[in-house]
Amino acid sequence: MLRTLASKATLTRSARRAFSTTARRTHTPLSALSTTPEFSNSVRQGTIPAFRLLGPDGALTDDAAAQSWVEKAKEVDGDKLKRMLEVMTMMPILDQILYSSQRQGRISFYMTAYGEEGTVVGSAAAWENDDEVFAQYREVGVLLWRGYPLSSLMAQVFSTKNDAATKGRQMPVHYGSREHHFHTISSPLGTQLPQAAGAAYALKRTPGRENSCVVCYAGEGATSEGDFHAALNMASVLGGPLVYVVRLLSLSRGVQNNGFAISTPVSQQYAGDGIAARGPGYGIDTVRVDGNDPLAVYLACKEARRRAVEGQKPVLVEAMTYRVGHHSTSDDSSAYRSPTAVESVKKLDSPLHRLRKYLESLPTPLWSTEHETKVKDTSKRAILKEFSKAEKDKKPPLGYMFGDVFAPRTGDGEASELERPQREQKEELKRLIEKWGETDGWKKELEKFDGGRAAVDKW
Ligand SMILES: Cc1ncc(C[n+]2csc(CCOP(=O)(O)OP(=O)(O)O)c2C)c(N)n1
Repeated sequence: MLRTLASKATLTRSARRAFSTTARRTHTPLSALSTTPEFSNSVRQGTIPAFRLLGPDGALTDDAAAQSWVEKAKEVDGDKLKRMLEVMTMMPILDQILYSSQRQGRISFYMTAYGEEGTVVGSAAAWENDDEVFAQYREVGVLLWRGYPLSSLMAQVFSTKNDAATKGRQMPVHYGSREHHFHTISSPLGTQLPQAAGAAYALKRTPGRENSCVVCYAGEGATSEGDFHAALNMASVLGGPLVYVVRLLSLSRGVQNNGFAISTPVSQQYAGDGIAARGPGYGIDTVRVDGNDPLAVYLACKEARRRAVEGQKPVLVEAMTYRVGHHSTSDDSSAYRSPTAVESVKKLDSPLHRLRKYLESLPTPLWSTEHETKVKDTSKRAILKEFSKAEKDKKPPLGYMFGDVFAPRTGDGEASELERPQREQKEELKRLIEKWGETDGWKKELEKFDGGRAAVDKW
């Protein structure tokens, strides 16, 4: 089919070349013959082991078979490791402040990354800064790793006029930053997966981006969407540098599966060997890693990226971690899992604890209690400063809520003409403002928007 497509006169020369290369490269491998019917099953054949270097106490493994990876771990730059733990230390402080502010009614919604800091930051540290990231929503640590300003983060969460990515029109935590190569998060689960496959195919065909990679994050719940399968098939057939990181909510000791997509346990989502078992089925190099071991996550992702870029193909990383917080501010996880069990995971298996212990144990220690106190104080002060500022900032001009839905017809963006549904909605709002605008409630509310009621025409 690809050859037929490639012969279409409408395709450009480079597209024809890319299609025909793909068609040549992909083929069904020849099968060995068997005189008995062999039934395969990923669970029965033995589960995929999880790569781990740091134990729960932060000690490097002494397993002789792991020595080459232990050597690699020892070669990781100390400044990088220290910065990883600094960002991981900042994340729960940010989460705690924003989570409570939602409870106080100061923001509308929030999602924490408690317990998953090792997976998020360990992987973030393995990417290049211009790798294109398609995240789900729990990966703010990737942005923090890339130096995304806290002022922009707060502008998004508080929907202020300074929210450059979503202009105040998205729920909190739907970050995006062109400068940081972080594609804006969208709520419908799984949509990022085929988008990432398309982006990887585009990267493959973009001169000058030969060494870049696409990175796509998803929770295991999102992989229950059909989009996951479409994306993996597309990526494996079309190629392009791409690393899928699936956060599998599971106790990282690998003894039990205790993960949830909100309240749906993994037992109701798949019967195979996690998500990792699906990768080989699509011909994709796949690795399972202990997501609470930031060092193993870093090394596994670095290797995954190397394979993806050198082979111009997708690679799948499954990180086994555990969400110790509630799903979001709209959730109370005690309704479907025992708070005692969660507390015990927190105590027994913290990614922060593991990396801290490891850094403290190095011949030249890279971490100390004094440094941790300093990082916590500085982070908290910086977060609170931007929090207070954003809370007082105006919301975007009222008219902004109607724009950017359809492509501008006039081509000059800001001043473009609105399409009929927006024009009608705007007229309706104007009518309501005319009717109620001077009442106490409406007046107070309208003053929160940049330019007040007059800015309804600003678009
Ligand atoms: C298509 C779609 N269905 C349902 C939802 C509601 N929803 C939001 S998050 C979520 C759970 C996702 O779980 P997972 O992918 O494992 O990520 P986690 O929240 O555990 O990090 C669900 C069901 C949605 N946003 N989109």
